[in-house]
Amino acid sequence: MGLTATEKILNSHLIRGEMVSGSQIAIQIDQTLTQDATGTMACLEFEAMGIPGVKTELSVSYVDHNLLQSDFRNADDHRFLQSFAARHGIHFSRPGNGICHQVHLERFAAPGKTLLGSDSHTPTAGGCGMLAIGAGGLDVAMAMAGQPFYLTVPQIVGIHLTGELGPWVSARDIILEILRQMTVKGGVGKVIEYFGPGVARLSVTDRATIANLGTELGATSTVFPSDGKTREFLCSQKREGVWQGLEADPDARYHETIDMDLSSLEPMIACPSSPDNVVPVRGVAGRPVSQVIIGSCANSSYRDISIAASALESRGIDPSVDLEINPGSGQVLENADMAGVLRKLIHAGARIQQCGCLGCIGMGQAPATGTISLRTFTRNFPGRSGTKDDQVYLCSPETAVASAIRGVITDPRDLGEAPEISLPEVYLINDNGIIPPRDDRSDVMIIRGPNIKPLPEFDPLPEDLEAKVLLKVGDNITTDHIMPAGSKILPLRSNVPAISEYAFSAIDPGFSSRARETDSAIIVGGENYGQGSSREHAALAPRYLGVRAKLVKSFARIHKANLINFGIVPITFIDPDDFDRIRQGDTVTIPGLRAAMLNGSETVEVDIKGGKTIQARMELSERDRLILASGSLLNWVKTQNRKNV
Ligand code: MIC
Ligand code: SF4
Repeated sequence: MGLTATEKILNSHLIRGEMVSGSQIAIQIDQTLTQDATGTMACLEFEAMGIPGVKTELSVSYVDHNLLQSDFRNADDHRFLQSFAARHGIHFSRPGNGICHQVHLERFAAPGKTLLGSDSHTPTAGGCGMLAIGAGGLDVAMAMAGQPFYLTVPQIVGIHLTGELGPWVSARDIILEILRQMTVKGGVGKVIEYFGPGVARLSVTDRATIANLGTELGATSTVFPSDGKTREFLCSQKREGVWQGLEADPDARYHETIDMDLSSLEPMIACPSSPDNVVPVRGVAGRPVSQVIIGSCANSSYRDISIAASALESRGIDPSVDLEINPGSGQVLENADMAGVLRKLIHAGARIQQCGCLGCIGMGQAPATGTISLRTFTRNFPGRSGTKDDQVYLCSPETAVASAIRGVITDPRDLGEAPEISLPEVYLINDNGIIPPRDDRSDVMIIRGPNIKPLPEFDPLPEDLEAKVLLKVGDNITTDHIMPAGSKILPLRSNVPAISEYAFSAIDPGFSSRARETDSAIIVGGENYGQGSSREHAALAPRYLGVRAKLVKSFARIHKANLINFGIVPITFIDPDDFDRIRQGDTVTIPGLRAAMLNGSETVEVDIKGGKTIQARMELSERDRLILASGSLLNWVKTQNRKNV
């Protein structure tokens, strides 16, 4: 039987396990990326393994999230990351050089290779024919140490593209339509692979936008074939040497296939406050807009800002709108400057920001009270923008700029003829923003600021668990609910005791103080618990506060892996109606949890004090069970190392 492109990459990187859907395999990781907000912790974790240098083909440390320096903390972290990179053989992308995914696509992505990144949008590089996966910092630190990455063999969904996009309709609208159909949990346990004649009409930049937002489906990754368009892109980056072809065999079998005729698509928009709350732009047109931002790892390429510049050229920005441009990388900015794109934007009155994540993670750019903000970003989870009760809509650069011109949400087709833009055949390449590691690194000193605190130690799983239900939440709880980001909390990422104070603060400000009064806690949740980011702090902080298990209807992939890595037992309801039988404040006991963990039992009994006993499921591999019994992945690695001495 023929293979899909994803299976080809998985097979060529398989180290352990069998390619049977649903079972656990280990794959070799060729490249890693970390970003500053997750990277300080990943560095501390790598350090705890005592390995002198990274063992991957390439590892890059980016500084793109924590760019605002309102005190010493972010600046200290930047210096720590730079010195750590120099010491351990890691490339360092300077603050301001751009968003990790955009820069990685431009300078390092390579077809047929694997990439593991401590950021959920790592699949962006799937636009270049890579298998790129987002993971928690500890999993990435393990990969940097040369260890394989463990994952469940995904189901492969084939999206068959035919036809051609109409004027003013772009890649963003394709993935918005897919989000509308599949929802934020439709991709869990799956890799989305694109094929068919429509693919050849999409540039690598378009494909990267689509692969990037596959993350919002909950997918493990998104993979595009590597073809002539991929070669063209790599030539434009003067990296044609890394090109190799990759495509699904004609008789490849997908678990499920979705047909999409590109010519039938229209401009789409995700309404507040979920990336899958998608409707045609026409359905919400006319609503007044106060802020429009073009940026983020989804839509901040040279193409995206050129479209905006050309549309603005003879039209200008409506006086009621603040239009901001966050270029994705130094390369985008420099080329836009050289081609006169920047001048058009400045002339129209747009605010040109530095290259980075910025408002996408609440590092500035918060919208005004009670107003609509239109963004080309990835996520519009409630309050993520930094403004309470925000109304953030997500759309294409075309819809964004049309709305900035008119002052109300506008279908870009209403502007008339679409501008023609041309992309450089070869970009102006300048790697001054990337510092490669030196050969001799023995004299490099790591610079550690006072905000960088050691990793907490965690105790092993007890024989029986008695715990209080400290919090009960509903469906689609995001990691932004569990461990919010934003300019106030992000600088605490390298300080677990300090950041733990903010766990669940967005939905339950009393959580951390209640946790401090409780020995052992459990959290109860609904479907798709922990969707969104890869931040392991959403597991680390609750664990630090005494959370030992989470009992939910279903988990998002990365969060479940992070829970295991930090010794929080992920348990699911067998009968979803049992969710209603358990209340916040109840005390529960799971007798013999440790024994059940170690003897491979798939079910446990949860006794609710004064109530029922319910049956629950533990879907865990043997390795997961050993990690959980040890109390954390690092504890387990240490016992393994001791055994090997
Ligand atoms: C995000 O978009 O939510 C982030 C910030 O990039 C996160 C990583 C983080 O929390 O540091 C992600 O997507 O993984
Ligand atoms: Fe940065 Fe936003 Fe992309 Fe996350 S989603 S990496 S915050 S630009």
